[in-house]
Amino acid sequence: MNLSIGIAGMPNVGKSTLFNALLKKTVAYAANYPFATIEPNVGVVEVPDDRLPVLANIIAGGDPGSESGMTQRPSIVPAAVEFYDIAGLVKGASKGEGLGNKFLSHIREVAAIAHVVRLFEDPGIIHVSNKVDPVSDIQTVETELILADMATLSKQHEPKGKASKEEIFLYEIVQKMEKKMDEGIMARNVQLDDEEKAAVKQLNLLTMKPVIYVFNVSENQLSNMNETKKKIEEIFNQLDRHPELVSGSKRDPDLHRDDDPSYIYLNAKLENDVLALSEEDQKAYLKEYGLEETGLNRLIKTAYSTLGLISFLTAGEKSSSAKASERRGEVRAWTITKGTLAPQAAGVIHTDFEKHFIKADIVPFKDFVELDGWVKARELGKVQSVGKDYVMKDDEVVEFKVGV
Ligand SMILES: Nc1nc2c(ncn2[C@@H]2O[C@H](COP(=O)(O)OP(=O)(O)OP(=O)(O)O)[C@@H](O)[C@H]2O)c(=O)[nH]1
Ligand SMILES: [Mg+2]
Repeated sequence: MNLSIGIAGMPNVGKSTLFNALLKKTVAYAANYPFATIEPNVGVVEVPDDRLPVLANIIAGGDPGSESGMTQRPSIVPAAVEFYDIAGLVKGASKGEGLGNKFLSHIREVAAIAHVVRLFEDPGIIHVSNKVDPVSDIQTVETELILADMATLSKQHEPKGKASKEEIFLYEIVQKMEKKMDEGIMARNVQLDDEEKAAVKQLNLLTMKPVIYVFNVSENQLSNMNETKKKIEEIFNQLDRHPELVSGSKRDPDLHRDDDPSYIYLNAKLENDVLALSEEDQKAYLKEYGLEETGLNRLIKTAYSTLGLISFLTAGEKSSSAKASERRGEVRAWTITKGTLAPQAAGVIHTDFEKHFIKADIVPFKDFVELDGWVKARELGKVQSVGKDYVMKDDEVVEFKVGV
């Protein structure tokens, strides 16, 4: 599963500038990923992951447990995120204004929306409504999304004659959603129980998608972090919605990694400059602004926490390298949703793995590193063999046993 994020927002707010920055980080082995070379508006970016080189070192060290006798350094395959550069949205997009339909169909495909909001003042850059007004911009975009959803809902007709229980249930929810959206409430902010949520899912409503607000700020605003944060708080206040409520549910403290999972701020232009630098220079450059990481990395991490995603790691021999002389290890990160069971996690690697799942050997990453690989970890009883009901946790090194 690749995480997909659509970069959406008003025209001329810096979406493509941000997208072009992230293209600089496009994975070198893009051929592995669909779209990367076909669609010009899709970029595949690595999920930053410090664990992978550590893991690669252990595997290359000839962990005897892997019985590899590897001659080459293991390859590193991070998890990936697909970014979609979506055309600017104007009033009336839901009725096909501007690039309306194209905009909406692109946004339908993504798992989450990065809603870029212009905060930077620059008289040289035209704003479509002639003034920088983030509250009104957010409202415009969200109103169009709501209108598009209402159009989707209105296509659902009352079941007639011999309707199934499911059809009747779905229609009840459709009516409930219509009422809420009439009041300007987005689908993700409507209280739904699990059953209702499952039913709504098939409608693929745009306002059901989690949103990360990406405030595009000036360099000045970037330096004045406190002031900028206050400004953003004020925007949320005016929208009558606290960041905590924006994603529709309470934040999960376990997943909390960033300042705030619902929004980040960055300077899209600066992101371009930064990503052209070497990793070391990047750090120094960011430090001048009191930042630890690029906006892009913060965006990816925020997306992970907002979407409730975690990752597990595999470290072993690449199954495709048959000849002993060409044997090469591979360490790789895989994305799963929190709560995924072991067989489904195996299925992320290969659908057959899920079908023929027998068990999984699991060791916390920390133990794996401390004990320098599988062998010692097994000796000291840190490797757990788990079955079909095991709920995967974050930060585990996994070896699946599958039958044929
Ligand atoms: N001063 C300043 N200008 C920016 C920044 N980000 C983008 N711009 C400029 O704003 C203009 C529009 O940027 P784009 O990235 O093309 O905007 P967009 O959101 O993709 O626009 P559409 O695709 O038309 O919806 C360009 O001239 C950028 O150079 C920024 O952080 N600061
Ligand atoms: Mg653009």
